Amino acid sequence: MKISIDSIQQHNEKLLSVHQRKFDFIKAEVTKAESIIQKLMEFNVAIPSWALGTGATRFGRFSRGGEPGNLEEKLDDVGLLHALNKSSGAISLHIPWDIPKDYNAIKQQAGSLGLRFDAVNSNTFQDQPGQKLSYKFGSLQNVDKNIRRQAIDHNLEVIKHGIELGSKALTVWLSDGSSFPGQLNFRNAFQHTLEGLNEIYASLPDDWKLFLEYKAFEPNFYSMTVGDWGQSLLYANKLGPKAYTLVDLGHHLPNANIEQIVALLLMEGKLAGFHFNDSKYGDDDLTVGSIKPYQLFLIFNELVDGMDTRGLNHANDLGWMIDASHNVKDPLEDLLQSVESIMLAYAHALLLDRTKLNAAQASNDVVGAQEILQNTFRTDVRSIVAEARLRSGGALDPISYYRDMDIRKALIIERGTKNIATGL
Ligand code: AFD
Ligand code: MN
Ligand code: MN
Repeated sequence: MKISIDSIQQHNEKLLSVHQRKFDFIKAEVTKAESIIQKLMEFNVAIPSWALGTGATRFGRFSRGGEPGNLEEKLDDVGLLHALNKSSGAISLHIPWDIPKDYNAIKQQAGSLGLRFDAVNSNTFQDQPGQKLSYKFGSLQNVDKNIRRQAIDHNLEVIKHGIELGSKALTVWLSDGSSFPGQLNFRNAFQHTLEGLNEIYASLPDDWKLFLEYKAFEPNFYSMTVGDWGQSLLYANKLGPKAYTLVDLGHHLPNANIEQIVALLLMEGKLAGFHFNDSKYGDDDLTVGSIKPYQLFLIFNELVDGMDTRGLNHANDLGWMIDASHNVKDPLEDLLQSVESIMLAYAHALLLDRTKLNAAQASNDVVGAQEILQNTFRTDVRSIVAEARLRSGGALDPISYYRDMDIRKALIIERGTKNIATGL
């Protein structure tokens, strides 16, 4: 299923006059519109290969069909998203769920869809068919040296796949931890994990990064061996300059001040990047911006401020990725909504008058600071984001295009209703 440039143009023509009116209005209101558009056009968010199918809870899974059944179809789906929004030009693979059979063919396919390969992800949180030793009691932390060896070797293999594909980072998320007090010696678990990570780190190519993702709980409910940003940073600092802390928005205890975490990690030069999603309670993996869009803006505000302070390139110097699960929505619609939310939050953060905010902070003007933040957040920048998409050749309204063309129906006809995408 391919989307033709002509059909996008036809869609855009229908919406153009309304869009133009809104865009002219905002352009007259804000002086920075053009520079924001340039930045938005450069910005891309990677799509995880495991988020293209229907997600599940432990109670059930309700697929609507047309799911990608192999890596090629997953690439096609990300290609569809990218054709529509021009901001999803990368895919992040999970090994062993997505081992390419033929690197060249898969690279060629990705290239033809305008996609590159983002970070590769290792999986030591499940036992795979035929696997010799079990990760039931952890992987890199395990009390059994042979299990630790197996987990290290798996990560080394993931790096090899990534090198073939042109990835530049390995993301490690460990489900390691303990479910009951007394089960684990915390210090031994830390030291074993550090030892393993050290070996993995040592085999990274020079231009690669290691992203260490933390998570507060689940699947272990008493302790996690990389449980929060402090622990992840501790490992990253011990590992070396190529190791960074990865923030997944859903991996905190409730009400954590994520924007502050981001500010400090950036200050230390240790922020890897993001797994975007939203949550009400825990690792809910809901659509980005669906629950707390203001928090997302506050995070982007710190990101832009921190990246500019360090002279970082917004588009390339950090890893941007969605990590969500779609239980009741069409996964592709959910991803379109998620990318849109990210672009809006980024546009708002670019719009913010930082000189004014700095002045308000310097004079303890608490009310003034809030006014600046909230006036920015309440400015309707949707037509700025749409204009960036239009100029890049995307659709003015990706979701209405997707629905008007009945893309899910076409995918069901093409792939059937029984396909199940690998992933969680
Ligand atoms: C986990 C983590 C991590 C991992 C993914 C697996 O967020 O990113 O790779 O889910 O599907 O909760
Ligand atoms: Mn994640
Ligand atoms: Mn998660």
